[in-house]
This record gives sequence, C-alpha cells and structure tokens, in this order.
Amino acid sequence: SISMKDEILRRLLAANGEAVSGQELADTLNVSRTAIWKHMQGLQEEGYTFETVKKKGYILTGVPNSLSPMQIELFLNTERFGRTIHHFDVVDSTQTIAHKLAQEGAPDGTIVIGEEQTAGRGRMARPWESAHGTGIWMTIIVRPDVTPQQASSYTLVVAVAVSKAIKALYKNVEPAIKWPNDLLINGKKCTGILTEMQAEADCVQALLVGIGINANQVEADFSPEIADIATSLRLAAGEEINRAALVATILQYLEQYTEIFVKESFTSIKKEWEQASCTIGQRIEVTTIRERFEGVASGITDEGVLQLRQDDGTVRTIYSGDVRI
Ligand code: BT5
Repeated sequence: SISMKDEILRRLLAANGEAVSGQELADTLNVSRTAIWKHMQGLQEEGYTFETVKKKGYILTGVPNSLSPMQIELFLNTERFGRTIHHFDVVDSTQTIAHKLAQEGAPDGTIVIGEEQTAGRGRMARPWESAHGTGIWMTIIVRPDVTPQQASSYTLVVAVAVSKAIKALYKNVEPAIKWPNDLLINGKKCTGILTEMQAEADCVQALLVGIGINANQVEADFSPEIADIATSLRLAAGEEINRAALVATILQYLEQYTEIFVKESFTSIKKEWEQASCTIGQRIEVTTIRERFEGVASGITDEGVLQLRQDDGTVRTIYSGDVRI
C-alpha cells in the first residue's frame, strides 16, 4: 500500500516535466486542495523541488539524491528484487549485514544499502573505497535454486545485468566487463562486484552479491591510491546520476537475468557477456593466489571459467585471479 504523498509524487514524476494541476490531484485523490498542499510541503522538506505555474499547477523540478527505500520504490519494477530494503547511513560493510540477515532467513531479493561504508571490501579483503552519498554500495541477497558449483559463474551474470542497466540509462556510456568482476569505462574501474556464498555441500543457501558503483564522484573525490584507476558514471555521462533510478534498473535486469540463469544456466547469457567483455582476444597478465601467467584470453567456458592461451600454445584454465590488460 502506498501513501497519499507517494501517490502525488508518482503522478508528478509521471508527468515528465509537465504541470500537474492541484485541483485535479485533489479531485482524483478525493482530498482537499489544502491536503494536497500539505503533502507538497512534506515532499519539499524531503528535498523535492517544484515550480508552481499559475492556473496550471505543480512541475517537479528536482528530486533528492537519496537511496531511501521510498526513492528506490518509485522506480522499482520488479517482483522480488528490492522488495525488502535495508537502508543505512553509515555501515562497516553491507556484506557483513547481508550475511547476518541471510542467516536469519531474509527473503530472496532483499537488499542492503549503505550511504557510506567504513570497511567496504573487495576480493581477498582488499579495501573498497565507499565515500558518503557518492556511490552505490549495495548487497543483494539472492537465493537461486542452483548448486554451489553452478553459482560460481553468477558474478558474470551480475556484470552483464549491471552493464545493461547502465547502458539503458546513459546512452553514451558503454561499460566493458573485465573478467571476472569489474566494469570499466575508458579502461578505468567504475564498478566492482563481490559474490560471497552461504552454502551446504550441494545446495546454495544464499548468494551475497556486493555491488560497488562509483556514481557521482568527481576526480578530486578519489583517494590518491585509486585516482589513476577509478572513474565514475558521472564523469563518463557528463551528468548527475540519479542513484535510486540506477539501483531500481539494476534490480530489474538482475531479476530478469537471474531467472534465465536458473532456468537455462549461464550458457544462455554467455554470448551477451562476450559482447560486453573487453578481456577476450586480448593479451593479458593474470595473477592468481600462487602464480602469474601471460598469454591471450581465448575465451570463457560454459561455466564462466577464463581460458588463457600461453605462448607455448597450452591453454590454461583460470578459476579466479586478477587480470591486467
Ligand atoms: C571488487 O574487488 O572490485 C569488489 C568490490 C565490491 C564492493 C561492494 S560495495 C557493496 C559491498 N560491500 C562491500 O564491503 N563490498 C561490496 P577487487 O576486484 O578485489 O578490487 C578491489 C580493488 O579495487 C582495490 O584493491 C582497489 O585497487 C580498487 N578500488 C577500491 N575502491 C575502489 C573504488 N571505489 N573504485 C574503483 N576502484 C576501487
């Protein structure tokens, strides 16, 4: 059930920059003009801005750049993903919170969002920079009906879904997927994905899908450690990023691709992954926990495993590691 205020907001957004008459709102929602006016005041206090056009009504001119559940729900078009939202101002890591919630039985599609992370992390406990209010720092709890082995390619599914969402919203931005878990724009990282698992021998209890997206940072916002390797969507798109709309769009693509993944396996998504990838066909250097290899990334398997053709012609199978192009 949505509140009167939400419904007014929904209509103002749907009007797409056109004026919405206060009288018409009052008539169709069956309340007084004064009630409408009070709700408009409430919205203003939350950071929405309006222009009032005489005899025409209200035009929505600005929305607060917040990731509150209400903001996200305005754009949300999914069945399960994002239907339960835990939103925090400051957290250590959304992964840690999601692990706890998943153990307590949180439903499929539950999301955890922090405006800031003080201990955001990447793979192998590397730090993930998560400054306040600038990016999207979110973990999605996914409970797919797959085996732990099948789940190992899920990171690639997430990469495809996020890249689709970005392309859908920002036509001039085309992120490239770097195997296994990065999205790059002009060679710089704008997104990192961290998939963790709660599982029993042959059954996945939950995947904790951490997605970190640099949204509204400008160059000066990045620390010296990552200033040369990181970029943001705003820098690429040349416009302020509506984080709530992006979260909702990602959830929509992810729900859709997860369904394909569970019903048909990663094989059905592989072609799209290859099209969006900047890794295949390239000469690369791979660092695994133990060794370092060089060669040409010749492809990925139906399980999402990277194949590296070394200079002596042997093909090496890489399950996890860091790629340098
Ligand atoms: C990743 O690890 O790329 C996975 C990042 C996942 C972050 C999300 S945010 C929500 C959720 N909660 C968490 O605590 N984590 C997840 P990896 O491939 O290991 O890359 C880590 C490396 O990326 C670091 O060593 C830095 O070099 C670089 N890095 C750190 N912060 C960055 C940022 N904001 N933008 C671009 N690069 C960054």
